[in-house]
Amino acid sequence: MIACFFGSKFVNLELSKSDLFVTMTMQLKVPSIACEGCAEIITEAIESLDAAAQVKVNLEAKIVTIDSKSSLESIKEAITEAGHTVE
Ligand SMILES: [Cu+2]
Repeated sequence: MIACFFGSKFVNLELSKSDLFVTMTMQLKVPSIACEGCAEIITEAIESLDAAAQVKVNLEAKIVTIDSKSSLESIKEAITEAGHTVE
């Protein structure tokens, strides 16, 4: 719990851990994507980090769009661990 004073007003803010991270939209180029199966593997890898993540894969452009509270670095790591290459 965080207590703040704004002028004479006493405000209590309760923050859960996940609220401390803002959902970000990230785009990653993953040239190793070849088919729908690759897209599924990558989507599952990201969802294992953040079950609430929204993942869209553009198979032709090989671009993965992610809405997630996870950091870009951890997402890149998850994709790499799933056997793919992030540009
Ligand atoms: Cu594939």
